[in-house]
Amino acid sequence: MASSYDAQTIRAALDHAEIPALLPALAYLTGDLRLLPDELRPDPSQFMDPNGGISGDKLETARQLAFDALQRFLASGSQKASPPDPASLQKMLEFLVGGEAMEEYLPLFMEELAVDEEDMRAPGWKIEEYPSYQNFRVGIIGAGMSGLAAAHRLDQAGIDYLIFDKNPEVGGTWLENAYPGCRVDVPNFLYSYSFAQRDDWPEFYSTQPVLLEYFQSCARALGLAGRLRLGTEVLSASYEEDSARWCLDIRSSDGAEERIYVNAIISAVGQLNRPKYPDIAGIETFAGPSFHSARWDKDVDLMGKRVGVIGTGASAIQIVSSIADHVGELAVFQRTPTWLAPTPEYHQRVPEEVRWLFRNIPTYAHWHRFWLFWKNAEALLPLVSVDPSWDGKGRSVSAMNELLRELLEAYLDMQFSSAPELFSKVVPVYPPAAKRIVRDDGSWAQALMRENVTLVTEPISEVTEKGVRMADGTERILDVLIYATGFQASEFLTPMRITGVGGVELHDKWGGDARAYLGITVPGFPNLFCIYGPNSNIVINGSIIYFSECAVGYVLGCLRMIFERKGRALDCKVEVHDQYNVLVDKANELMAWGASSVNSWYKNRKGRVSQNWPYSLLEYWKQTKAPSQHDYELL
Ligand code: N01
Repeated sequence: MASSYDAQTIRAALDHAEIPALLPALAYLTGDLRLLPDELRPDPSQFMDPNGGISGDKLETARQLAFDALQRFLASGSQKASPPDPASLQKMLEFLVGGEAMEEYLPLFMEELAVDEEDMRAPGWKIEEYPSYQNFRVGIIGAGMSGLAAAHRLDQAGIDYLIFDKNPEVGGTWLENAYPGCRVDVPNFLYSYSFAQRDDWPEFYSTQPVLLEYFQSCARALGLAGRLRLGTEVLSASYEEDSARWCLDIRSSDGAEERIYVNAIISAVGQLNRPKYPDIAGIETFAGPSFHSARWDKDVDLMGKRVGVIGTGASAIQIVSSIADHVGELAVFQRTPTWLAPTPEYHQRVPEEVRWLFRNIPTYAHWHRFWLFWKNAEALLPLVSVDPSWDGKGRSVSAMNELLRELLEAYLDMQFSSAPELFSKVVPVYPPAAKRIVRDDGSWAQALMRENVTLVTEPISEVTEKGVRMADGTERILDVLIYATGFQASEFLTPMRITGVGGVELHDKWGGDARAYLGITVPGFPNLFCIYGPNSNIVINGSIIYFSECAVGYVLGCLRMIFERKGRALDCKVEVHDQYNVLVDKANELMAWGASSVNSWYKNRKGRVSQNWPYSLLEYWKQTKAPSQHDYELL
């Protein structure tokens, strides 16, 4: 029987390897920088190609180089060379993503790579070092992705905390969104904590049950006994100036109310957790079952039914692709079409050959993660940045954005080549990335082209008892109506009442226009820290877990600053907050989502982009690396 190291197995696995990640991984393991010749450098602009533009003879050369190195490595009993010095590591990174500005990225990459499982984002200090703060307690609101990341870091620093969640289980968005077809649209090797990486994801883009299990297993590893209050809603939080503490009024699922005091709050409630039902007349009159995508009713059997789905965003596209083959008739109500990102592997399992690479080439998974980080993040920003001199007539924001538009339009053209009447309906007029681009492997076109599916673009005038009436007076009769109409994303921290210094309520202060410094702190609300707060959503550039981890690190830094400086709380300075927001607003205007007038959940009711981060990931990393004492009043 062939050993797992025979030449055939290795060659088959290498055919599935991504060369830009493979060669640095082997150089890292063997200490041999000759594995990174200039002529085999990937082209970072070729981010749609898994091999970064390396093809033909060069690809063969790269594979042979890797084959020889790998054989030697395996024959040595997989003996790793000692970790490279920073200069060598920089060479490896430069090979992967090009030379410019790599020095700046190096510390970020070291953290993000977590090579050899080293957790470089751990706080590195303990509350025991500050004896008078032993009773300092943090209240985390939300036990989803961000709340668990916060709990993990507080745990490492030995800080006492309680974690509240209105739901009966941990998991946040991955618990609430359990609709058919739900899966992540960021590759999982990237969409995962730096401190809890896995190299055994079953699919490149995991399904909701797999992700829910991932977050729940992270919660189990934390051992939250005694800290976790599930089925418990935080109704209000008020800052008590005398004691510099927050008073939380909470209600458990049995209706019992309780008051709890904490020294700091970490709000980890997410941006996409309050369903938005459409403002359409008559929705209360519909006689059949109706529900929001994030409140999926598993008891409703859709088999053979006449089903309507309102919306064509990320949720709707997954739902429609998943249910089209077993419902009787499906009416998809589209107000604005969606750009699709071609992603052939979207529903694919990770092949055995790739698993072999992860198992047998230590650190390949990390380099692969970093290659994803680069090509799914920083490399994409130029494509969606505004060129003020470009006249794209509302269809594109720069020459590069126009090029992207042409590529995406060609993809739609190919997908709908046999249905020209559908093609004209599904091509957006707005620039790519003005709204969320949705991943697709052909499933959307396949679903829409089915005989039992109709894409309805006539505006809806009302929901009736029997279905939906269109503006032209026709009525579509439905058994079940599904609202895939998104979330109240700009209504941050609702419906909680949060009262800060001087009795000011946070939402009164915001007036529908939420702002925070770095998405984290708000003047007049000392020791209230938001994770995934205002202007910290990313549109195309990366995984939101990265942002949450950066913000959590910053919060730990703030807490340490309080302890070091023997204070009780930090209050963000008004001028720091205001200047920061002016810059963020200007930068957002220069991105596709800020420049375009198309409606999107990125903007609040005042039309301001209150959700999105307009800069690079490096910039968020730098700005959140450590709090500056000049930005805060110490109370
Ligand atoms: O919500 P959406 P979503 N009449 O707001 C339509 C993340 N996510 O739940 O575009 C008719 O994007 C609305 O039309 P329009 C991801 O970040 C990720 O789909 O406003 N239609 C739109 O088509 C995503 O961006 C994943 O004109 C109405 C749809 O409803 C975010 O969540 C999966 C209407 C709402 O789209 C939100 O996505 C799912 C009305 N009155 C979600 N009101 C993955 O990881 C609204 N619409 C894959």
